[in-house]
Amino acid sequence: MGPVHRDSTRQDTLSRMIKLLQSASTRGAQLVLFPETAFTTFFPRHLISAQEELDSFFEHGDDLAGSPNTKPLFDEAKKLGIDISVGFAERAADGKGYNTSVYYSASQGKVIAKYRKVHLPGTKEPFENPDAVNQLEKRYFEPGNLGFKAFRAPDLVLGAQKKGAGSVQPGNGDPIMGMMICNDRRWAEGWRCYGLQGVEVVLCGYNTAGFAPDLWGTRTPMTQEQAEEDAVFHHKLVMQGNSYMNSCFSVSAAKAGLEDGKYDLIGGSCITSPEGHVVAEAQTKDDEVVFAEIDLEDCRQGKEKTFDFDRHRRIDQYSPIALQTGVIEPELL
Ligand code: CDT
Repeated sequence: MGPVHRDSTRQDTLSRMIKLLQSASTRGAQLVLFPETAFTTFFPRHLISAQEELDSFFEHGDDLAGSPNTKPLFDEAKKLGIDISVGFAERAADGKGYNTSVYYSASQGKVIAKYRKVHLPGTKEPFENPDAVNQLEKRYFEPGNLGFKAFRAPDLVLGAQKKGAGSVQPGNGDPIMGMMICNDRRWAEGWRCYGLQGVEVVLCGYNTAGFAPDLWGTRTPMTQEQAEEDAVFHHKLVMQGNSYMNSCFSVSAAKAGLEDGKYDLIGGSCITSPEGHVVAEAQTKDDEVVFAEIDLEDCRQGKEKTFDFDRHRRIDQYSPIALQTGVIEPELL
């Protein structure tokens, strides 16, 4: 998606999303992924003190497919028979905020899975530098508490593929899906949690600043162009590397371009294969359908050979990963 501005109307943005869905439908899409906080601007870059404005960026309660702000997208998905996954800011019943995405199954006519972003980047308080790009996710959201829970997407696989059962485990062939959100894609831990559930497709929406020296930090100063090039490189690096290491496809969808007239977000939406190749990629930073037809059988060779976890993993050697958060360096000789 191209940018959504602080003063864009929800109706306007929703219409753009429905148009994208219709355009994907003409290409024969069965599943469409929308970005992180797709319905609004990426508001955590702003320090928002007016509660009313802050509330306007959140969806309240648990019924996204029933809320007037979002329902028309789900209705269209059902009509077109397309599954969708979409990111939004969630205000839970207990008042807590989460950066969330859901998976809506058209054949089931309902949301069948929900994920809350685990890795919240940035700071709670804005930087002192008034020109800095802020990322106040720790202010507005709680870290996700639903884990990295894979799920099956029913009735998605075309008949011919379904016969082959697109999974290493004997199953009914319904693909195994996982969701993550933006910064999560940079953390191998989440990918591996999905890999250990046999994931076949990882979906990841994002809003990634092209130039934010206070957030990214680089050893040598970079121009805005170099910084953006690097940010796209790192985005693809993690999508390709982690898809390969977990023998799964991945689909990533950016909100891109100049949001709020000032904040540059990278593009680079892409679909990567279990061998780590980019098979489709955005050409613009505007609303655009990035499309690929994928064969889940391509996940098998990695899962059965190089990355056959059951045969090759050595969990007795990995204990720091789940026991330790920060770095403990070895002592000097
Ligand atoms: N939205 C989001 O998570 N963006 C982050 C920026 C990180 S700034 C340190 C990202 O990882 O792309």
